Amino acid sequence: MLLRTSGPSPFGRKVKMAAKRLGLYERLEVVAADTLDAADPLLGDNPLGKIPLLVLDDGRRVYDSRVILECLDHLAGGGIILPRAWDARLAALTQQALADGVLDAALLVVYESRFRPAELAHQPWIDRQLGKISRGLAAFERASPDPAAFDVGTLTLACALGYLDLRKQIDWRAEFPALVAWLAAFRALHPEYDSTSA
Ligand SMILES: N[C@@H](CCC(=O)N[C@@H](CS)C(=O)NCC(=O)O)C(=O)O
Repeated sequence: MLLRTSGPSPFGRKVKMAAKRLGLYERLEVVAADTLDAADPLLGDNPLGKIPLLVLDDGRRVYDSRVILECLDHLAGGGIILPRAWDARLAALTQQALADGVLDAALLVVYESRFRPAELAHQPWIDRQLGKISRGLAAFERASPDPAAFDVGTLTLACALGYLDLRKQIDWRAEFPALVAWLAAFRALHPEYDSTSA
């Protein structure tokens, strides 16, 4: 299978962490994609031009990261990072949606300074994204998942915190002490986090 992604992509990291956990990483050929290059084969594989993108052995193109995680879980036998039991499954999927939303907002903050000329930056819009990040993390701070669990929810939360450490959109470590402890516990228990840090 072929995975198009880039080193720092937090959504790509979700896929790498999941693949390592599921024993599928060795079956992945990881190919660097450049989302800014119109000639990159990525655009032919995903009309949205977004990474990560997985090409299955039979040629099917799979995106986005949520669907790829479901696909990898299925290939590994199912019910491993996506719990079968409904209550646990709903909780993990909702945690993933919240952590993905934090990541979407965090990316938009980065893109604002990367792609928009400084004189056109619109601070209220940036603040709106920062609010989503803060409220999302506050919700996880109030009700943190079990760091021993490794599922689509917890691995995505870990990726979101890692991305905020990398790009520093907010000083989350000062604001959310329970999440600092949560990530330390998650890292200690799950080597997939540190082994996918770049
Ligand atoms: N919902 C998507 C989000 C993927 C995403 O936003 N990827 C970023 C890089 S981390 C990207 O491709 N950005 C380029 C663009 O938006 O054109 C997923 O879960 O895979």
